[in-house]
Amino acid sequence: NPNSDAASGPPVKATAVPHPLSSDPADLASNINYHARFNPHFSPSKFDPEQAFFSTAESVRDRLLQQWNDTYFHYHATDPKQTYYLSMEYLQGRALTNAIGNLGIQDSYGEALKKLGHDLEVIVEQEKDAALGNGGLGRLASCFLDSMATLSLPAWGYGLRYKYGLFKQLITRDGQEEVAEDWLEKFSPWEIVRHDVVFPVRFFGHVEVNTDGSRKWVGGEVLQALAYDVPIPGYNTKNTNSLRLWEAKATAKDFNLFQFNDGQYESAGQLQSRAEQICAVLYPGDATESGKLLRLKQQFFLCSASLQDIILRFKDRRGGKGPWQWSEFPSKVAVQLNDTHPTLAIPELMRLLMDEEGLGWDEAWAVVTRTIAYTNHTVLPEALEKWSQAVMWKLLPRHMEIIVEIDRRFVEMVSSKRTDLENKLPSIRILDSNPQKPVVRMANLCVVSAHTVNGVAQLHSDILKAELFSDYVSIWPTKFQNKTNGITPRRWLRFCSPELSNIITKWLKTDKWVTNLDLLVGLRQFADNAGFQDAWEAAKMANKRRLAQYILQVTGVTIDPNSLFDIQVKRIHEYKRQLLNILGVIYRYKKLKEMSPEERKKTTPRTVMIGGKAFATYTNAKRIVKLVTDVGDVVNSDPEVNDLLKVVFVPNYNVSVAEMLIPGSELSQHISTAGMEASGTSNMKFALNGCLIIGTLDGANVEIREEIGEENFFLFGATADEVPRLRKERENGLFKPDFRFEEAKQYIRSGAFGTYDYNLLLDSLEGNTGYGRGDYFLVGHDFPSYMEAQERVDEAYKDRRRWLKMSIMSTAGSGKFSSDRTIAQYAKEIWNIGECRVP
Ligand code: B1H
Repeated sequence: NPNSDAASGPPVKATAVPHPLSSDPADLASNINYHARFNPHFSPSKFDPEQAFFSTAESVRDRLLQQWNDTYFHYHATDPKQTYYLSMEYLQGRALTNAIGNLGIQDSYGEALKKLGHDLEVIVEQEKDAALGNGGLGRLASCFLDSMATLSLPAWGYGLRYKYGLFKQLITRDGQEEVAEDWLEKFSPWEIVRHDVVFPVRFFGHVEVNTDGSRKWVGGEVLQALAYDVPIPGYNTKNTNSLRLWEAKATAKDFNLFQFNDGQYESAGQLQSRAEQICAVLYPGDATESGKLLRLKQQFFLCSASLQDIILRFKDRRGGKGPWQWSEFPSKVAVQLNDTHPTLAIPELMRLLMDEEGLGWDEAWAVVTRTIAYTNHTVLPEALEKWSQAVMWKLLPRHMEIIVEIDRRFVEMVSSKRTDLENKLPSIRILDSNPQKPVVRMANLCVVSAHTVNGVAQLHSDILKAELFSDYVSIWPTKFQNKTNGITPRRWLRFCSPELSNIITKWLKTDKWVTNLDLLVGLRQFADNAGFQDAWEAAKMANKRRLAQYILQVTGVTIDPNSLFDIQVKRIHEYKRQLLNILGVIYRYKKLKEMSPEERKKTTPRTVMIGGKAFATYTNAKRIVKLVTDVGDVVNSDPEVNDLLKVVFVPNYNVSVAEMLIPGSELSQHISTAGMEASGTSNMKFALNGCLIIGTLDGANVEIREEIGEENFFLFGATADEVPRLRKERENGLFKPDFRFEEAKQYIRSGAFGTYDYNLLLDSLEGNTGYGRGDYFLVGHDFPSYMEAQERVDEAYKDRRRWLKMSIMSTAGSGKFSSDRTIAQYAKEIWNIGECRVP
């Protein structure tokens, strides 16, 4: 059996290594050198930065592999309950700094590279980002992996190995252009292909009924899922977990040699090319859903391969020979669904247990419902996945049978036990049998089947309970929880801002904050200390200078490190309201131009940076990108305002760009329409880096403001509970726009920023778009309070000591937002797993 016990982990225990792999700089240098000479991918005659990167990464990988092996065998021998995080997205970014940082051998590698004539800072920049995710949801999964390893938890991630991750964004005269980004172009030094870990995954086909009444899914096409493992090291622990990414393959048997010899090249390799399609590209949507069959195939591919692997491991860890105590499964396995994208794990686990393992419905259902938990990440209606029943019957006939039965039993239960909810059945049952377009509602399937459902910030979880899932709450009052998101303090402070980290460590007299972020509250006692403030300011200034260099390099725009660095970076979406930001900038520009030179001298100089990718077919989002670049072109070449205002669109925002921007930020904008941003996570990264927030009472902003103190947060805008009423008012024509808002829009219409036709974009802010939802995002309503909050920002920045104190208080109050805290809560309150530390 190629998938036998040892095969699902590293093949042999690395006992042959007599001593731990040395981390002495001289030994590391010779190790890097060895990889440079024997790496089959490069000519050994040159040792340029790129080759130095690959050789260094391979040297680091040797060290990771040893810990990874030890971890696998420790888990295997200890057999703890283990969590499996299923996610269609992981936004890992670069791995080198993180790996050597977590292993605690950053300085040794720095010295080793110096001996070889290279600079570590330059070498790490050679690495391409692994961008197998769209935005916050994917980055959250990656932060969680870091925390799971750091907390020494037996917890693995499962995902897909997309050939092309998120597209690369080019900014041209026409705005955004998307091009494929080949992150595997050379190869990835971090993955280990596991030719010994392969599972079949079926599509299409039909259901056969056996004489005993049992059912079996047969026929159709069968692809192979091949595992690639990425070691995930924890900080200051030997535990090195796995991120297992599946790639789709067809076998040699599927290749029709007869057809090929007959000259029918395309049909000969049909299954091969269909396999290639599955993992060809990450679905580049964020909070919008498309009905692509391929996307459904991807989702099922992830679920099926992962669950087969999980079941095999369950068997292996109990000796590999049955019979199995399936009731024991939920005490050994926890499966977390990262949004509804891996919902098919539910019917697939039912199918595997019933059709492959012979369990009855009730037995299988008890296992599934005790194993699976679901995280909701959005309440946006367009992002709630619904799959056509017809498509599902065709692609996954057995799973549709199972879903129909889950739905039938749910309806029966409500009809018999909760007659008060019978009239709600059309909206709460799983199947929506609207004759126009019958669909399966994936969120409903998750809520009915999972033992726990959680939101990602307190406000979001409250909204889920009060609105989206309120009827289910009355059925299962204890099923719903909150798990406020978090970010890893390693990548998002310790490694991306060594300057600030060193000051924190020096003044706290410990570096324990890296794994116990609550210790940052100790900085509050120095918030007024002039010596500490000066050191803080110097560190921030160093980061600002580095950022200014970067901006010059990628945009050609010179920005002044003495101006206020104001940043909004996130996916471009109307609900995130980049339009509010740029309208505010336009108003500021117009007023600056109208001022006398004396008045101008009293204003606060600002550099506004906006970055983010727009979904390729989201026209309004792309118009916003274009508007920002047009405004930048005009403002940045206007000598009248040039020392007071610059506007930059930062191209191709990704994890690595974030690591450059966030440490150099002073003000960041988190200004979504209240109730629409489930959590946000960059807000946490900015606050942790001593950046002040201007924001609405939305998502995790609410909790950040609570933690750092309301006096340190620039609040504005409507609250979530006011939004429905304000939208009604707007629809009924009762809204009177602020004159400043009208002035800003009029300035665009006047052609001040070029000839592009912005009318369609501006129409989305008026009451008469024909959608009947004019200014659905309430930009006009929030504009005056936003501008007033910006005035408070300008005032605060003039008082250097006050600003520094606020900045320090932001960092000091960010302890709660460590993903270590989040993951510890998942482990205790949802997964029921504990530490399993490698000795
Ligand atoms: C979030 C998504 C998302 N919520 C559909 N939902 C996607 C939905 O490709 N798709 O189809 C991709 C992503 N992403 C984000 O999750 C929320 O908007 C943020 O507020 C939140 O911080 C983040 C992590 O919880």
